[in-house]
Amino acid sequence: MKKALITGINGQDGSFLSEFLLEKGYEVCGTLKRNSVAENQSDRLDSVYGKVKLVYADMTDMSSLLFVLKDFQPDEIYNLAAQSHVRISFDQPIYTSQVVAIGTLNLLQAIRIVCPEAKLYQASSSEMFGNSIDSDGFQRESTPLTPVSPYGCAKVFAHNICKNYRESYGLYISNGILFNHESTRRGSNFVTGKVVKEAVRIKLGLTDQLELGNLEATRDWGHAKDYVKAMWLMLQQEEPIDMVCATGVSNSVRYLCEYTFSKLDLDYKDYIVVDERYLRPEELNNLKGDASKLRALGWEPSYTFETMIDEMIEFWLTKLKK
Ligand code: NAP
Ligand code: F7E
Repeated sequence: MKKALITGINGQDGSFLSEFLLEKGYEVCGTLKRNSVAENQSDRLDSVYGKVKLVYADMTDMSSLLFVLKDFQPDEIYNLAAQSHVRISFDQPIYTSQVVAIGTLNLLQAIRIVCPEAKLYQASSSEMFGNSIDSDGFQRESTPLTPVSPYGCAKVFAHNICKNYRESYGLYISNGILFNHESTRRGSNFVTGKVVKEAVRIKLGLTDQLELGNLEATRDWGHAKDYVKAMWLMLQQEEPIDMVCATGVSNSVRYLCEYTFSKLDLDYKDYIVVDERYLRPEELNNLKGDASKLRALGWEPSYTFETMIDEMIEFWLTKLKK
């Protein structure tokens, strides 16, 4: 039985990945960071509770990572823990860097000391590209990294130090450059989660307005279930490799609103208010990823943007009607 450690197991991706790995017959251990309300932490783990080992660890506390690795001795490690909200990284740049950048370095050092044979998947991000776009309109592995947020800068450090440790010490480390991916488990302060949940609340008469920031930004939105399969697939390769994971289809925040509201027989223009609070000091305008390398390994997204949003609408309708 292979053993997998997931940092940030109770995040959106960690919860889907733990389900996926259990189905594959893995023994799974995941890290939780301390939270004053313990109940909220297991919300996304209902289906795996009792089947995975949960341990407290924090990316900023290397000793906690050392103990987890020493105790569990994983074959595969999925580093998903992060302060992952781009807008909030402008409010908490130092904390974000400590978790995302130095936290990853803490993990690398702990791996070198305890389990250098383990394979590591690092959750890199399309936010690292900033506003770099290749001439054909896509971002890919070779596109320059010009981040435009503290989160993006911290992910670039993590991405580069992973490459450096792979080359310097022969560690098996793969960076998956993930474009935006969403689901019914997406936090409701990310734009898809926010728009769908609030549109359903408007439909049910629970509110009458939705405040948003930049409606013209475009994102390549995929489904988290498809993206955790890509993480696993990357670690099954003989040699470590860096790869983009994306759908290749990009839509604007405005289209997200238009599509979601129209599915509920509403006109988004009657409800959306642009509020400066949700604008970012510097914006990443357009993302569209070329995942040809990953597709060559057999990966294909199973959701379109529309089927994913439909699933999220159904989820919130059922939940909020209750
Ligand atoms: P998420 O839902 O925000 O989950 C992040 C996880 O990290 C949570 O379990 C969180 O715990 C944990 N965490 C936060 N700070 C920590 C710390 N100091 N020590 C230990 N754990 C900590 O993020 P996600 O959407 O699942 O994303 C997974 C990974 O992929 C992240 O690294 C993210 O940056 C990256 N990524 C995501 C996307 C995307 O579109 N979803 C795209 C590109 C890259 P709490 O919930 O208790 O805070
Ligand atoms: O914003 C615009 C906002 O916060 C998407 C993270 O998973 O993906 C995610 O980061 C777009 C931006 O995601 C609101 O300005 C408008 O242009 O859902 P988001 P993100 O910033 O792209 C990357 C790849 C990651 O790695 C991150 O971890 O939507 N937008 N109005 C808004 N965004 C939010 N959150 N809230 C608004 O009201």
